[in-house]
Amino acid sequence: MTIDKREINEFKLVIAGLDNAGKSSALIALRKKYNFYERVKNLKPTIKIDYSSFKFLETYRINLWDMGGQKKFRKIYISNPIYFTETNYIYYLIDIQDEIKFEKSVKYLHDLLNIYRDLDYSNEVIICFNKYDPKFKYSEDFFDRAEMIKNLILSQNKDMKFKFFDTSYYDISSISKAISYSLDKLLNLEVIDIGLSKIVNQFSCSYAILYTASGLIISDHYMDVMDIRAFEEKISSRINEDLEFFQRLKDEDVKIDDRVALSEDRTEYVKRYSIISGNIENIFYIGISAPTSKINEIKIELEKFRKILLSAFM
Ligand SMILES: Nc1nc2c(ncn2[C@@H]2O[C@H](COP(=O)(O)OP(=O)(O)OP(=O)(O)O)[C@@H](O)[C@H]2O)c(=O)[nH]1
Ligand SMILES: [Mg+2]
Repeated sequence: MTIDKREINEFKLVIAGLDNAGKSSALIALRKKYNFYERVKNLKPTIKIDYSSFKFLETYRINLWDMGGQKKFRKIYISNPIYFTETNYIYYLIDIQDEIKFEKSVKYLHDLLNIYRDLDYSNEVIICFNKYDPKFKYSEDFFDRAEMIKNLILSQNKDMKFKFFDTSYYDISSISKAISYSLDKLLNLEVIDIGLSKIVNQFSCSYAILYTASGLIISDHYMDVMDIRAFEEKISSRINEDLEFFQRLKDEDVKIDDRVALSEDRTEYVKRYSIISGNIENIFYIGISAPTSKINEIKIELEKFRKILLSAFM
């Protein structure tokens, strides 16, 4: 009997960093728990390790290891490399607001990476400058801090690959973007990324975003730089609205798979895809904003996009 490999696809993401770096908050934000600010406010330091896992689409399970960062726990991990075996991606969060702890944080990272060296970890190490709240986005001071830490990490760990993100729980999308980065790699979603970027360029879309039914962004492209606030206002709220819209259609058993909204010379268009592989159905959405004159051509192109989704998820 053959076992469908996809049915048992599990991945392990380790989330580490000093205490108070915001690891648990980020994970809660990621799960987009309703009213998560309230929950985060009452969050207690993590005792040792908090395991959680979520299903990504119908065929993958992502296991998150939230490694409580207090000193007593750090000591335990450092002397027990077993915790880190079979890690697909390590995320390391640094509290960018807490200058006093930078040195300690870079040192702990170095200790962890020594474990990963022994384990022959070869993926990128993902560093999140966390608590990089929207109000600091244009702060030169914060920019310099991040550059300084980045250079320090790179010079100390020349043998490893890194990817850096600025994240904040005031911008959920910044966290989901950082997580999507590893998921894209693990699930081979590059073909999707290329397809979407082509559409943006070919039709002068202001943006195109592919996301799942739980609002996790799989791929996104923008014509112009989109700042965090604009992103929150335009994209996040639109994703929520569109998901609600399609949920209502589903509840009322209406079979419509796209939605058009006109605003002056631009059209906002979203298309729902149902991709069935075996007896598993995955739902995707592509939302775009494009010149109204191009919308018919785009519809044709998005219909072809189904093939790309099929090739990635069958
Ligand atoms: N301004 C700001 N505060 C944050 C952010 N993320 C977390 N915090 C705050 O930072 C504090 C610590 O957050 P936690 O998520 O508990 O930190 P942790 O890294 O899990 O800590 P340990 O479990 O002890 O390792 C909380 O008071 C959060 O409200 C952020 O993006 N911006
Ligand atoms: Mg915690």
